[in-house]
Amino acid sequence: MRSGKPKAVLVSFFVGIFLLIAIIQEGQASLITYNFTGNVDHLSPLLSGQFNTMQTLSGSLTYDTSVPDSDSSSDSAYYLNSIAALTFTIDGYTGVSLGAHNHTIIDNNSSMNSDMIAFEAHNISAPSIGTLLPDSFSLYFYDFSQSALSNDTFPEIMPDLSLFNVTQWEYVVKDTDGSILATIIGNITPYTAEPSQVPEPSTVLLIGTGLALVGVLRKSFKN
Ligand SMILES: [Ca+2]
Ligand SMILES: [Ca+2]
Repeated sequence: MRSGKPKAVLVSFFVGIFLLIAIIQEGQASLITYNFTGNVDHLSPLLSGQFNTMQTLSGSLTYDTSVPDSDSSSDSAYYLNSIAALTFTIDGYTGVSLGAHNHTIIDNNSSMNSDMIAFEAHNISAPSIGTLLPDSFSLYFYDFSQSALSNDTFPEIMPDLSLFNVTQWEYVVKDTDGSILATIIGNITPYTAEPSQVPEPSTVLLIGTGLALVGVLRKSFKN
């Protein structure tokens, strides 16, 4: 019993370190998913054959708050490729982000006299509309009272939509050489789901392994 005690302390120490690493990993990788709905406010005449203002939008956005801010200003942030997943459907027409070529911009008390969050995805897979191909899908949030945000950090939970004066989505399509652009713009109505933090599989594995280790050690100390 006496000889087992220092060993138990040592093993507990390592298990503690192991779990600490797992917890730190959890803090570094936060994927946050929002489901949203919206309406169609206006659209380019080029798109009126397929879309109209009676239609609705639904979609899902997942962003990764572990992406570093590459804008050195403390009041503005640029998070490159921070959109981990994005899908949107406008009345049966569905687009999906293929990853990369996307960013999130966050401005606190900007020169435009607003707090702003902008998600912009430029690598979209969606059906062509006539000769027009998908260019980008974006979500914009502006608060002209500048109270929605107090810094440029990636929100772990998106601020309440009611804090923003503008909550807009925009889908842009273009022809192959980019000389013709057409847009569909609408309002985002309140989110339909609460944000959910999804730990990365590696984190789940680490914590799981750590807990399993604790179980095995407890059993061996009993014997
Ligand atoms: Ca910054
Ligand atoms: Ca502010």
